[in-house]
Amino acid sequence: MNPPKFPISNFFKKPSSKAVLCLALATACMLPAVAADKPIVVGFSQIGAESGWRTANTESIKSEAAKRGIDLKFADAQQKQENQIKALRSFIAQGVDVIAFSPVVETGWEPVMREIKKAGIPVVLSDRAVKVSDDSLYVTFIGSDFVEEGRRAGNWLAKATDGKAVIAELVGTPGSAPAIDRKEGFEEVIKKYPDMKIVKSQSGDFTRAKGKEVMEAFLKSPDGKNITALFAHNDDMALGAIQAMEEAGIKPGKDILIVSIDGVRGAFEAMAAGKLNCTVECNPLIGPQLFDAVEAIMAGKTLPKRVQTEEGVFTQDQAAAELPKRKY
Ligand code: GYE
Repeated sequence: MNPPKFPISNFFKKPSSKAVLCLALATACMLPAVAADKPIVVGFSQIGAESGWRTANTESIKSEAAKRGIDLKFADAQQKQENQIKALRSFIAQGVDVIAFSPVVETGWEPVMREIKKAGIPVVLSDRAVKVSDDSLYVTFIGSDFVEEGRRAGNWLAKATDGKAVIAELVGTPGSAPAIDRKEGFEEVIKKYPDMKIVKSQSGDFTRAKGKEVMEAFLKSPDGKNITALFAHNDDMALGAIQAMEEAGIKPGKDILIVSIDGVRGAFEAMAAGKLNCTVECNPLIGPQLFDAVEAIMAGKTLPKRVQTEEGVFTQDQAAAELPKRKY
């Protein structure tokens, strides 16, 4: 703070009525200006760093907050709901202006969200949804349509295989919105094809290491040699599975067709190398939309309950041209 340029003490020595009026006016004018300059404080509870998607998502949120001069309190929960709940409670204690979080699983949030509501702090859900009985517990949910992504993966596979496939499925984190919804969308499509069957389905927790480990087990199982297609709920698990296939002497993308979701750079590289066949895009760059919502809330505006991100589907023939354009 700079020292005042005028001798303030003079006002107190001989307070003329003019001086008092001046001081009152100056104070009245200064107060709103000081309040408007105060940065918006946002508490964000991130799931972890399980995938390339998540890394890009975190980077988008941090860089956008910095760009807008938002004071971001960022907490990484290392994939644990209990850590997220702790972070949310600490945001209440700190009295942040807005709380945003990406819930690792769908259920179990109601008590802490009630505490947040009681503290009068608005909530924005980022990327993943929650299941709560009272939707006044959050202002808006910004994220993708995961059921549609599952349908897109199913439709691509049905077309590529002429409706005939023995499918292995690598599921995302159990109980998470993208795992539940992507499975639902995919199954909805393949149900229409009597010769498309899921013979193996297990969680790889959205990580490359787990994806590899589970694919190894799939290949060793009695159904292993019959598998003709893999549906992975994210690219990282598909990339892990590709490694497992190669180590087992199987040609990924040829002996076993692979479709996954996210559209991270590694997936485009694998497609360009002919090892992955299709990725359904899920956009992690939601920082700008997130902070648009935060600023709108602070300005007292009403927001839609659901804000959707836009995304496409990419195949091997597009990979080389698309690669240089990828931002994540
Ligand atoms: O697909 C996966 C990440 O919630 C959409 O989480 C996100 C998913 C994404 O770990 O890679």
